[in-house]
Amino acid sequence: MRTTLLAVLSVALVTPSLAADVGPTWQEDPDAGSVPTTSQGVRVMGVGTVNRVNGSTSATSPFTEGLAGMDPVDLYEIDITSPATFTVVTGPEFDSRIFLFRKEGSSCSPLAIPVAANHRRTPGLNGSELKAIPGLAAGTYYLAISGAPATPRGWVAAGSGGFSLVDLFAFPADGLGTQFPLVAGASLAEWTTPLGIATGSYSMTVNGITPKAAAICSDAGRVLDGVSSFDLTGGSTSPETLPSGCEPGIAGITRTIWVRYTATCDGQLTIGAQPTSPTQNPLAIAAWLGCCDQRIPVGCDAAATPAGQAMTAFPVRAGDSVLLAIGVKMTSSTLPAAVMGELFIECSATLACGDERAGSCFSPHDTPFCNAGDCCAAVCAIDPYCCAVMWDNTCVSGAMSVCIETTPNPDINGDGAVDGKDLALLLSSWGT
Ligand SMILES: [Ca+2]
Ligand SMILES: [Ca+2]
Repeated sequence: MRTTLLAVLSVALVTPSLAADVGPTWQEDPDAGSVPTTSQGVRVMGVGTVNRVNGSTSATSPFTEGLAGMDPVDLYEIDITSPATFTVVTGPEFDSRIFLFRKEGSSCSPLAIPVAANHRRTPGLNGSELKAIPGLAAGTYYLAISGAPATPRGWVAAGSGGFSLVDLFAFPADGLGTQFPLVAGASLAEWTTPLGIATGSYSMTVNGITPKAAAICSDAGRVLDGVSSFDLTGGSTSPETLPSGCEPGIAGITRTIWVRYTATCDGQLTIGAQPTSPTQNPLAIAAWLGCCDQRIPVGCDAAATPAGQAMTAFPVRAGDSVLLAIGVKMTSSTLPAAVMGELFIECSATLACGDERAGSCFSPHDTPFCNAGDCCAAVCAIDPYCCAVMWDNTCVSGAMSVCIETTPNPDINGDGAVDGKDLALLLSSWGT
């Protein structure tokens, strides 16, 4: 009788290799999308500055079909804190165009309202610049970079209740000068990115931008697989209500910061948080799928002790958007001190029959499944343990008997049936 083994988490918080999230250089990772819902939030998990945004655009699709893999535009969500000194300058790498949009709408339906754009800062040379924009106010904006002749388009009301899609900006032939929106009341819907669009690596120098510590859900910053440092000093000091079933303490959690993670695997997502500074109160984490106004709780945990680790794990599909709140458990009505710590995220792909990583069907391993799809399915049809728990010696024996074709063919007379006639033929030829 085989006993079910509990999965052992491979999460280790001892040897961090920190993700380079906190500036002054922001590195695009993964690709920044082209519309608000797929934009990349330039936000930090605590403190930090950004004076440069590096990334790349591309006109070639990594996929053989469709446009899904094309990357002609990168859109970033930024916090302009000093409108008077706000500037963005791109290098000469390619014939870029840059665009600024104001963020409006709700957290689940964000809108990008066009503000200004520039193609060239110097006659005849590559390089774009945004500066001295009249009436610019501090707030949250979207910054887009693309290449000539990319143009953003948006819907405008076209009388009698209809809408039409129009260009949001136009550029003079020499590309010089700050351009302002062609129409009022439109918001970014899509980009015209024709064949031959300029693309390449870029390094944008930015001024007047100070990334927020993401203290509210709609300002959630980016977090990647691996270990990232956080500092709850800039977090929200209002108590955060967590999903029912999650019991962080007397008044929920506080000092909360928010991050967004895009799942990189089909499988199990494990999230852990551990303090790196002394604290009187345990850390707590909570995770949801979806956007801030429409989210589904999927996991939460509070550390058992102030020095302990809060950890939660739940299934995800690649591309799932996971919202994560990290905070300090309130154990009285007194506001606890802020904590610094490390966040660990690991996405472990679930194996399946035929998966190359699943191991040979003819050697035992401590994970389920094996790498030959038909053989694996045939064995598991007889012995489900082999696909539920682990591929042990019994499964190997099963594979030996189920998956290896008998040679020579026992259907000696070739009539399609293995029966007494074949046995008679075998015996009659015995010893000859
Ligand atoms: Ca990109
Ligand atoms: Ca992109």
